[in-house]
Amino acid sequence: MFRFLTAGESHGKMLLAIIDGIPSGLGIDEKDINIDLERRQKGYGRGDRSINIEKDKVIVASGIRWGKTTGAPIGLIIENKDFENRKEEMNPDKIYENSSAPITKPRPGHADLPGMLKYSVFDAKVILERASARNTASLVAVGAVCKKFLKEFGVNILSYVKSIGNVKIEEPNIVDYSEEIFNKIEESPVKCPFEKESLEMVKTIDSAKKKGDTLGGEIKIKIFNVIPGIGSHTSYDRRLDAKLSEAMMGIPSVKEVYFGKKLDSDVKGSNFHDEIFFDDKFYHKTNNAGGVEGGISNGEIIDINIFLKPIPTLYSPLNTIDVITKQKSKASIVRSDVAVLASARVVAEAMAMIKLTEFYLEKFGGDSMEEILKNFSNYKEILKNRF
Ligand code: EPS
Repeated sequence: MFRFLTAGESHGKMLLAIIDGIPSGLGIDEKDINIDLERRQKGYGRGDRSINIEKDKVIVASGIRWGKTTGAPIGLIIENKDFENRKEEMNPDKIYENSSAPITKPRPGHADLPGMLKYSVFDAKVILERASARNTASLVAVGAVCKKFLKEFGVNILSYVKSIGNVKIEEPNIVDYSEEIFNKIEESPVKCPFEKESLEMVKTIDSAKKKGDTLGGEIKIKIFNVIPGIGSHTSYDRRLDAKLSEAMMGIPSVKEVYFGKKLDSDVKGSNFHDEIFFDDKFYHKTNNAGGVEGGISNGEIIDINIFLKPIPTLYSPLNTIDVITKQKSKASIVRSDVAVLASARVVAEAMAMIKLTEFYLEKFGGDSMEEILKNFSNYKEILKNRF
């Protein structure tokens, strides 16, 4: 059984993750995880802390020995460098309880107010420390392990930014994973595959920053080489697209998820559904379904699109109410990013890899990589012989 849990606060001592259920014998080391941790921190539009203060590097505490998983729970730690500056504020010891003034002016659009109501606290700090997008670093660490696991089955993933503010790209036709495309996206300051639009996005971010505003936008995630038959139509909670959507909606700021072609009410069945062809194996010439039909992977690219709202910490703050005085006020300014899409796409990759790992482990099960890869080969054989 695959499961994982993360813990940690944005300015606490460290971020933690424990992953259980990864089979033994998977080749992985800290470098594999650090690559994605670094990718998450980069991107034009991020704030000073993400770029200059935190230098995320994982400490593998358990479950990996001599470059291979042992089958035991994998413990991962990422230290928060900023903790040094917040030692009293984030200290678990009661004697520090008055070391920082409470944050009482909740930001519209943030977890601040509903969190304070739910957990019965008058200091938004209690809520925002865990709600912070900094905590996605531990998800990325878990996702990096899952990405390595799925690579054994030939699965690859790419992600890029499709729009920021009013700058949007025409969709590129990427039919397979390649290092060349991966590098092209990584080279862009905003992680968009086109140079012209990348520069326009940078300008849009600069202009929003000047006005004390923030920006949202859209991200594409493409997963290549997922075998047909992952997920199931038999129950709502076994559907691949349902589980992937749930994971995407779990990323801070994500408000919308769709697969393949964006629907509109004037779209007719005759020009939406992907016709079926056969040449040694089944295939489609279009992929409007985004690689999932009836909750099951159909062998095409899994094509996920997510929309992020503009982040809620504004340097020109919106109106709010002080939770103690109940007086009209301006929302608290907590140091902020302008646009987080370049980072969020790495988190989205991680979430997709985590969910897909769950499905692969369920379908092909096993305690060692050797066992699970044999089960996978066996399934491929059955597909080939039957169809
Ligand atoms: C964040 C606010 C900023 C970001 C942080 C997420 O932190 P601070 O308030 O300390 O300046 O920099 O993101 C990261 C540090 C990171 O590594 O992603 C928030 O409120 O969500």
